[in-house]
Amino acid sequence: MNAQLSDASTAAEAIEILERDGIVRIPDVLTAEQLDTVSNDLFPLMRATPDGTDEYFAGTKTRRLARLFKHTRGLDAAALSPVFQETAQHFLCPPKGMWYGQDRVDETPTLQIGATQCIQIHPGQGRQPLHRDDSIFYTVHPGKTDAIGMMIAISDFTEENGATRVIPGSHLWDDERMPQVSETIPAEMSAGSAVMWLGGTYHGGGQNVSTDSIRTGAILGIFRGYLRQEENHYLSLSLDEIKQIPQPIQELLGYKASNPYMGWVEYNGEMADPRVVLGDVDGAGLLAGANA
Ligand SMILES: O=C(O)CCC(=O)C(=O)O
Ligand SMILES: [Fe+2]
Repeated sequence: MNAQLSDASTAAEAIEILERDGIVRIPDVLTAEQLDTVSNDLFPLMRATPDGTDEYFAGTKTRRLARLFKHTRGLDAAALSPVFQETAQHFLCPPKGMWYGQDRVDETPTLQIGATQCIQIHPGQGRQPLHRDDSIFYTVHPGKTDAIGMMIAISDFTEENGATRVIPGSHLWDDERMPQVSETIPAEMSAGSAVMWLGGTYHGGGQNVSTDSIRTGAILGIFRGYLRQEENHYLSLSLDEIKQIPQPIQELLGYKASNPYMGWVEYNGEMADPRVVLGDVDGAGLLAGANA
């Protein structure tokens, strides 16, 4: 393990670093233009978002806004980027052999984005408890994780303004070892860059000890496609809203079945791919090719 963050720009590099450290930095995951789009779309909304009220975990000088793909198109390219997708594919979607009668089939699950949040840490916010994001799945450690997070800096992340604190190597710990703040390092990065961490890597929002620097990040959680989403996109985005979103993002938000047969909807007496509810595909027979 490394006491410093290591940088990667390709999935192959990111995978190697994540295996070792559980955390990797991706410089300039957004172009300057995409960063502008995200900033222009999200900052006005964040100004209108109230501080949280949860003293324990979510923070009281922290603002959180979800449903990010409803609010901006500036994150689409990062969500679909090879470094994010291929890395997630590697950790979350290993193929598994299954028998269907006498047929041995290798099935591969899909990926889904299960949580989106813009998190703004204001001066005076204390540090968040160190935690593992895959706790929501009761994941047992050490072992394979069920989730990867990508925190994209929308403002610069500095130690002073509450950059996420992480413990490199902690993805390899068991479930008994307690994380200590003294073991953390700040995930410092410039606006437009990101860090990805495995679901088992201990981290938490940092304390903002600055007087006037607001730390703004957008986090995308990517999960195995057959698990429940943390942010319930089926309820938080109306069908009209989801129809406004480009198809590859719709699929990532859960409008795609995961092989084999997970997440179907009934259509003319058949188990069909969930895209049929969006009305733009003929669902008949779609499920068999769900991951095509
Ligand atoms: O805001 C941050 O830096 C981290 C937030 C986080 O880890 C969470 O809310 O799960
Ligand atoms: Fe977290």
